[in-house]
Amino acid sequence: MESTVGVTPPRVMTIAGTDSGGGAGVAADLRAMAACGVHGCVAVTAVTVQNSLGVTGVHTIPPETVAAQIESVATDIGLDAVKTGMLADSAIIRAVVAACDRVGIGADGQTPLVVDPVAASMHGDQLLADEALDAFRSLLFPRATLITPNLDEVRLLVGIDVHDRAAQYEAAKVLFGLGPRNVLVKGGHLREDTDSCVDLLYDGHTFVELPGPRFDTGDTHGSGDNMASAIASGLARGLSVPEAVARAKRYIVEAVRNAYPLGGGHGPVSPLWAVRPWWEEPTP
Ligand code: PXL
Repeated sequence: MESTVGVTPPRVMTIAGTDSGGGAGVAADLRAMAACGVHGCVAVTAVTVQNSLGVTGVHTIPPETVAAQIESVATDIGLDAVKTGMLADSAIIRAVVAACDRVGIGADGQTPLVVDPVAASMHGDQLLADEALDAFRSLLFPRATLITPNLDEVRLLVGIDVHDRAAQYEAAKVLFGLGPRNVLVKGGHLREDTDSCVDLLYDGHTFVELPGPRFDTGDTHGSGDNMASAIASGLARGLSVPEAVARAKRYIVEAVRNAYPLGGGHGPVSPLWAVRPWWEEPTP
């Protein structure tokens, strides 16, 4: 194997909230990035108080501090891809957009931008203010290389209730009309598919269905965060959007297969399923 000593890995930033339970948000993103072999950087947008049962508190970071984190890293360390997660409110979205514009992050800049439009936790706890939906649609989506909504987010963003594959296709088209270069409508919540989970990628011309197995588990906390982070990591490595999404799908299937129970509620998926357990090896 070739030595990687001193070789700088691709650099990826997550702009997202923290989860004190360690399953979602920044904690998930950084582990996914580590598993995907990139250097993860962070702009924290909000601190959430939560465990496996739900979110009991949210403390947002001042918008100018969110913007400063992005600019500080982009102008020194440099970034090969960026993903957004929980953005909390429209003031933070506006600050993120302005900072991204200043340093060339976004579909029209140098650095690809994956937007995971996080709106609520899997318990239904709100992670995005109602007033922020407009800012998401009109400011962030037109700058996105890819958006990755689940079906709950599709309903909130464009009012389409996706109950079958035809509606999933329709939602992808409507979301594409809001300006992102690519749309991934994730099918995890589509109950029509009883033993598969089909994500749908659309670039304005071509639809690609990405089927995967469906696992009978409630331990899927953080799955969307891990997926978007794996996609951003692939883009940072120079993969095309379809290649990065296909690789990330493979990654997330294994992360869900290896999900584990934690606390009395929903456990997390396992972002580090691919990491070699060196600590179990004999000490030399
Ligand atoms: O999985 C979406 C998500 C993103 N970011 C934070 C979260 C959650 C879900 O709970 O808490 C901080």
